[in-house]
Amino acid sequence: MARLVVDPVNRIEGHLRIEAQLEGGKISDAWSSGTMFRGIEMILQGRDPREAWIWAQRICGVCTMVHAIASVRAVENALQIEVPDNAHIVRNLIAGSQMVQDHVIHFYHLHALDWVDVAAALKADPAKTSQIAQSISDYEKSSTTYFRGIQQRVKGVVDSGQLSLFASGYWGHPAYKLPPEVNLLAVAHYLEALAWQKDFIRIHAALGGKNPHPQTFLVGGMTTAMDPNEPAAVINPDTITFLRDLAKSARKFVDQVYIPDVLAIAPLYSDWFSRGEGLGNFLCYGDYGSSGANDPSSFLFPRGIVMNHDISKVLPVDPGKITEAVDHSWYEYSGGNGNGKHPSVGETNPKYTGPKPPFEQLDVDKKYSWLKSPRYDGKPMEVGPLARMVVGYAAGQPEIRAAVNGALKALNAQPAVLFSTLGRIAARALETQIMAKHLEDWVDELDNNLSHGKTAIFNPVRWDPSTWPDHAAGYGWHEAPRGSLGHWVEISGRSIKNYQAVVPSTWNAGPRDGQGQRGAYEASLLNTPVADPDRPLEILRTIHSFDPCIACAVHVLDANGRRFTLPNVR
Ligand code: NFE
Ligand code: MG
Repeated sequence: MARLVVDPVNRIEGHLRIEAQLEGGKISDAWSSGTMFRGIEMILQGRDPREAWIWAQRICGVCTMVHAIASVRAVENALQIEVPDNAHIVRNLIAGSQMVQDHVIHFYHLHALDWVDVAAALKADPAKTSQIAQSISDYEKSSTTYFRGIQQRVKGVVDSGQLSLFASGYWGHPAYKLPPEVNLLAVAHYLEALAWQKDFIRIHAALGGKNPHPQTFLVGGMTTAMDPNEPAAVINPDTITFLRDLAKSARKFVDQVYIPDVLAIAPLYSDWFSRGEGLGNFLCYGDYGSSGANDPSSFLFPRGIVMNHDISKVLPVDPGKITEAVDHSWYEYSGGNGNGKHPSVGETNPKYTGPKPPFEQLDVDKKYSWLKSPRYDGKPMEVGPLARMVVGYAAGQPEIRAAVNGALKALNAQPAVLFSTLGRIAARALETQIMAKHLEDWVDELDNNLSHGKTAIFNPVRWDPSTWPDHAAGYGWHEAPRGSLGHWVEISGRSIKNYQAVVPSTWNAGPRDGQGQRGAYEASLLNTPVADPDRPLEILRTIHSFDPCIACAVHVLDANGRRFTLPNVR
């Protein structure tokens, strides 16, 4: 039977190859492979733990600062440092705005074109698009003239023969189901979102100095000095006004554009509420405490586990039950693979044993990916927006329950539809809406602290390494846009002895483990019909619904920081 190969999967970060076995027009088995070796993990060894975050956030340029947060939290945990409330709030604002921007970019720029046929937008009647737009939202850019202008822009691109950013689509594929007018609406919002996200992420310029990779983190707090009377302070009343305006713009864009678009497009693809289901096991470390907060009881996204789709109970997360296996990954562990290693004693010893190029298929019975296989209590888990919404829903978090119930009502659907490709897309949109609202709340909290002279933002208690114990170990968790992220650090003799990152896309995109259990991507492709094996759009739909980032997922480096020359497996 035919083996389908999609390599590289585009509109993602990093290098991902999917191989799928096709039987009777459906996918009977699938393999997910990270095909590029890169890395950061080992470069951290021997460094000052206070600077780990600067290196760690270079793991990725898409989720950028999430590795900085996980890193400072890991070192703060190891050295037992409490950070001031303002530092929590500023971190929430930086991370929350990252999540909102990242999710908007994912929906419009990385995923929408799997559902939206740009070429078909040319056949639309702009007056009808205008009617549809006004029936689903109050967004002001909704006139016939506006949509006609968008159509002219698209026509100009198509007529030029240089499709540029639209060049590699499967245009005309029979799986595209939207009426031309909805395609035009979505293309218009693709362009709007491109402009909006660029403007919005100036939040990072204000609070982090730059984007990507904000520069204001510190072990013990943040460098963003607060002073109500000092124009030169990073956080002063003018900054608050600026942040508040951007937070409001996020709320408006998400409420008036992103959410209505998802709710309008989803019913036109209702088959996808029962495809792409995946593992049914969900892990959420939880995050975004209210001020004062690494306290899980205050998390906006609750910590917990849901197994086998059973939303009647939420299981606790035991950090001791996390392991990474390398049975099917191009690494070797001292003492053999065993049942995987806990990240506190994790190892990163690369050893490529795959086929030499050119080759047609990976040797999937052996090792076939640069990603490790993270497991919880020996089980593969899905992480990410869907995991957050499922765990939050099952835990009874009121905001999450209201958001999910509202969407299910609008779609006239039952909670079971969450376990699907479209469920992943809807969950991402809903958490963006929740997050956009909280950005404003955090700006208010910061404003309140500022005006009451509560300006502490850095705790220097352990800044001097002579106050450290000879040996310390800790971990830091964060809910990054793509899911649960953990960094583990071991500090010895005042420098880093070992550093391990277990990353969301590694959980989701990792290969099989020693028991042959599939990872989340692999499981999600099973039973998916493929209409045209030469243009496997259906594979992209489900894989993109996870928002892959393989740069994050493979993040290791030669122990001496040298560049590797390894066979190019693409
Ligand atoms: Ni490179 Fe990342 C996020 C992290 S991915 S994008 O979100 O951590 O797995
Ligand atoms: Mg790792």
